Amino acid sequence: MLENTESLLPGLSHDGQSRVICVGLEEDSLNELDRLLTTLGVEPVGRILIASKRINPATYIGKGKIEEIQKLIEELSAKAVIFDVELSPNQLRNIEKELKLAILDRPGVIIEIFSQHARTRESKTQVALARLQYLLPRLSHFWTHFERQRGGSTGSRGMGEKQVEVDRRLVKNRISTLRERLRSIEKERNVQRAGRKDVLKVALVGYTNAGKSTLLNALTQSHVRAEDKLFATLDASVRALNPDSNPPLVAIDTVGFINRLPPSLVASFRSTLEEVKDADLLLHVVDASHSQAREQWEVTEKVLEELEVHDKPRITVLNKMDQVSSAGVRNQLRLIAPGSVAVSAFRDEDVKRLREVIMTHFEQKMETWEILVPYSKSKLENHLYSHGRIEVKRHMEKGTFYRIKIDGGWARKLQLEKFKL
Ligand SMILES: Nc1nc2c(ncn2[C@@H]2O[C@H](COP(=O)(O)OP(=O)(O)OP(=O)(O)O)[C@@H](O)[C@H]2O)c(=O)[nH]1
Ligand SMILES: [Mg+2]
Repeated sequence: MLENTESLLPGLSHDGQSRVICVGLEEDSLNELDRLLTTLGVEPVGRILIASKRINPATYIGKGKIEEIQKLIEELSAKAVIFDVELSPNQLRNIEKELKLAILDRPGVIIEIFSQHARTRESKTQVALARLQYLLPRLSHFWTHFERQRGGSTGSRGMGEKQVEVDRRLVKNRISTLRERLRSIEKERNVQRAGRKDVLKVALVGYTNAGKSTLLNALTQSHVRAEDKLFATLDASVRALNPDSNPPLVAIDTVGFINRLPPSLVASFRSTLEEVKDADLLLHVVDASHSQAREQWEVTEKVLEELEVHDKPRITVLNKMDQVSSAGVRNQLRLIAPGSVAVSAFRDEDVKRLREVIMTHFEQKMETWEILVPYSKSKLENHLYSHGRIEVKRHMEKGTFYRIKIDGGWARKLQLEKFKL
């Protein structure tokens, strides 16, 4: 029951043929909703704007708007109505009663996309959990949909209510099973992360579709899936950025952010986002060619703040500069984040320059130490080799003398001051 195969948009095919109408508060956000729906494979054919000050707690929209939507449904033969906001379980139910058509809200759409794009065991579990958490309070709304998809008759209303109770219990059990599974996956991930503690980590973060995966591929000559789709990446993939440097550098791709990301998704993806917390440097990738570049930058900065990583060293990368023609736009973008690096992931020389900026960042954090390591401390010597660049090494009577360039943070972790000459 309630497996991920059951669509939250019943009766709709995902082949771009199903026509839907969107209702929302702002044009820009509705444009983004259109892209989300296209990614999902349904076709937005009409939209209706509503004013935020007229929100009705029971049905979200007023009588007049309901009539307006009904007219548009008929005119465009739409199969569903999508709201560009988060609706309460009651609002969902009430609006559907009025419109007699499938209704979904923005968090529901995003959860559907995540369900379609999850590939690995971890992201599948994370999405399944987020989806059930979204469904639980809304079961009586979605129950009839699922019943229809299962091919059963909906029976009497009384039967339905009883069945919803049964489903609610099943959903709760499944949520706790998934939580447990996720905990054990998280443990595996922690072990993997611990194995990477001797490398420097650069995490690519940013709004969905900014070009994070494309940049990661270009920087590391690898092949992470990059697509002109929202939320193409759901898993954090790690690639060697410079295996020959000492210490080695790795780059980590992450799940994209979006305005009003459903809270259940953020909670479920906590372990993937831990990779961001663990990084030594964040590359905040912005799609500079997007008309909403500034807003997308702000949303990402806000999520970084919520993740409590906003004080980590960070380089803003203005990507897709090949699509930005006017000098005015370029300057304006630079104002958003001074010191940002403007690139196109498609231009080799830009990627090379970005790589140099990253290397210089770490280079500047390197300190030079002169130390004498007693012969009994061979373990420390191994660490020196794996973490630093040895410039001078000389055997002395009481130990080995090293002049070494090493990351400041590691110098402290390895307590080099104890061996200072
Ligand atoms: N013109 C242009 N397109 C780019 C550039 N970088 C990436 N793209 C395109 O932008 C789209 C999204 O790229 P991705 O790398 O998948 O974006 P992402 O940030 O990983 O997206 P999510 O994984 O969905 O969060 C793809 O169609 C890329 O080909 C660039 O520098 N210039
Ligand atoms: Mg990606």
